[in-house]
Amino acid sequence: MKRASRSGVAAAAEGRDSPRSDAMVSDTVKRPRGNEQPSDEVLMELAISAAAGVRATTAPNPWVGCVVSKDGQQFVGATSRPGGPHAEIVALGKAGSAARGSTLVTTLEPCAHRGRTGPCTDAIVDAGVGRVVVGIRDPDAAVDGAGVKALGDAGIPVTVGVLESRVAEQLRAYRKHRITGRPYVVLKLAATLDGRIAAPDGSSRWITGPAAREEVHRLRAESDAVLVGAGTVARDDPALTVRLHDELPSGPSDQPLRVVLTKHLARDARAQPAIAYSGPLDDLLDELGGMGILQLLVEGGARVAYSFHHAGLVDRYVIYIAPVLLGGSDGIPLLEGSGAPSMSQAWRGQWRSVTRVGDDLRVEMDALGAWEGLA
Ligand code: AOF
Ligand code: ZN
Repeated sequence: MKRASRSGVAAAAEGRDSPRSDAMVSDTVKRPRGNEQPSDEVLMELAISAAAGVRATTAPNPWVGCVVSKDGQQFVGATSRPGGPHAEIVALGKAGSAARGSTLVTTLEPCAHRGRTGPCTDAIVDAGVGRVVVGIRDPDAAVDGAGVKALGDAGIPVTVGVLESRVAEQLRAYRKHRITGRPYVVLKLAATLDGRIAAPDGSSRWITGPAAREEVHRLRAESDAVLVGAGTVARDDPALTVRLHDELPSGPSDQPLRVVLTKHLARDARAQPAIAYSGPLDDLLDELGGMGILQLLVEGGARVAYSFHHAGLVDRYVIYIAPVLLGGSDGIPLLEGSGAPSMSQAWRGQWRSVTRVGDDLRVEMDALGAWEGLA
């Protein structure tokens, strides 16, 4: 299967971070014929898969994957938890002396600065790497081309932009944060096919099935903060924690920060400990960004969703649709409040994906953020 040659958007939309696509990619790469050097694209696929595996554990740092390739052997690394070694250092460590004369493929431009860890560019030069392949430039002001320049100055040839749109999609939350200082905002709602998130009496459990609910925990796990309105707390009293059966999370520090839009949050609310916030949403995003929150998941309800949507603050809409009809006009709509008075004033987004999840559908739509063009 020629995965590397497929369009970035289609591939990312179809197999986004799913274990199945990871397995397929590794299959392709782990059986090299003789000492044949896989293409840059195939190696970048492997690096993207490695990065997907650490998606939920690196913030406020980016989730990066790196492959050191030499003589038909691949050494794969991914970003450690904050303060730990970067992807390049992990891969170089595995490669050992095989790094000399190798091709190093990394999803994000290697850093050239000293943060909590030393510059990756120094380690790459010291290891004697022969060539470097980069997915995208690091928009972080501390890097922003400096990594590519440092490698070039050391005489190492660098290719930038391999599977660029795939990598840009995978790192979109990180990119938005570094470009705008604000978190990437995902609005997630579960609705009936007739677009209602609750019945007229307010009941909403359970519109979607277990597979969709499990996915929501994964979405929470990769988000650094989760937000709901006061109404949702009063009605559903959600814990807003990540509860997954498999690898994540490993400890309380992996739980997202919880934010409730209210002046006062009851001390015994299950969402506690949480930040109770009642000011302007713009200011909230600035504050969360300043705290290193890269992705904010807005989970409702309909009035909160309306506020974020109408302020133009949502980057991605993730709507789960159940094969259910409430069958009238009196249920609670996805966005509650007055909308566009005429079709000519309707808001338009761009489809990202439509995926069947158990008995439900997951529909993803993107807003075309101005920041996308600013990288
Ligand atoms: C890389 N590879 O795997 C990651 C990078 O505090 P530090 O030392 O961990 O540095 C964090 C910054 O390093 C982060 O803001 C970003 O620019 C870069 N992250 N760079 O070459 C990696 N995670
Ligand atoms: Zn680094």
